[in-house]
Amino acid sequence: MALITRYQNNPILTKEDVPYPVATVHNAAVVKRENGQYVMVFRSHMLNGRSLLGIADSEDGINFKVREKPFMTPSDPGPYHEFESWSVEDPRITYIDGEYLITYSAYSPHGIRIGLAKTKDFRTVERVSMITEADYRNVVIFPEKFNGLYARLDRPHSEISPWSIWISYSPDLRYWGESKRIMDPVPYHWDQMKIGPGAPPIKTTRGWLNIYHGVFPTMDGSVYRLGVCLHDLQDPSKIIGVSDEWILQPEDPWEVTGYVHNVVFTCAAIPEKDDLVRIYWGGADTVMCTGTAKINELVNLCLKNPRPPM
Ligand code: BMA
Repeated sequence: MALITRYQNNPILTKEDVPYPVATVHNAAVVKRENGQYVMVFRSHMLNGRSLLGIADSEDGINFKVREKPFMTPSDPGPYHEFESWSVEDPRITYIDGEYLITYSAYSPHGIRIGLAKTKDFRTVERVSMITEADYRNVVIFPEKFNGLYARLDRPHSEISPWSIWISYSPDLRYWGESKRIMDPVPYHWDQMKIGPGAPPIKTTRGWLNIYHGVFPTMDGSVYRLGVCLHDLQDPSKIIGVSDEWILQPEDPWEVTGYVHNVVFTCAAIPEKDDLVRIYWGGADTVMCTGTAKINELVNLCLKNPRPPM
């Protein structure tokens, strides 16, 4: 039995739904607001190959209507324009202290850095800071503080160490430190080439559920899949279980073929009623898809027959 039930009418959003010219719609952050409405901030390639962030609204988390104008673009003026002048990509959103924090990959001649922006209403957005130097991707912020500090997971690039998941802390969201490597890819395993945080972690009674991506190199290019691990509730640097098996791999035609073949890539998962989590993923860097899983089954998978995190 598949752990994730794909929505029968995937893909849920494509470039045809966007009222301005784009080549793709993928790797979206999604939040469910207190009023029950869903907001999606998605990545689209423009026709010059660089990316912007568009925005869409939904009553049910499945049928989204894209707004007339993009939400964030590489040409937006602002204090950090220099660092995002090529592209803004792969947003993640965390709600904490009454605000939505948006982390995104910022591309420029300086490399790939992570920007932090915030909004209260998804109408206006304020750039707060660049929160990494080059080269990092995949920053997800926990929706709670630990001993008064914000915590985030990320994935630095390195020539020396594996492309692993790290944790860092901050008193103010601007200055980050106490960084520690906490989970490695495994040689000759589905995630052997690199791993990276996916959706912002979800609190469960048994730990923080982290849905991450892993990459395997093949003669036909890389394959992006999703996996799960569980972090200790009090000390998120401690990983208490990592599933040995992936939970989702490219299978539908729009996941296997597209702008980049063989990719499922998540930036969002929303806990819903009845122990369900709704997971969103980009298919082949081209379209948005969704599906649901039972939170308890994902947690069990992390704890049953786990592999060591390092
Ligand atoms: C990663 C990022 C993602 C993308 C994936 C597959 O390095 O660029 O945005 O989905 O590659 O192309």
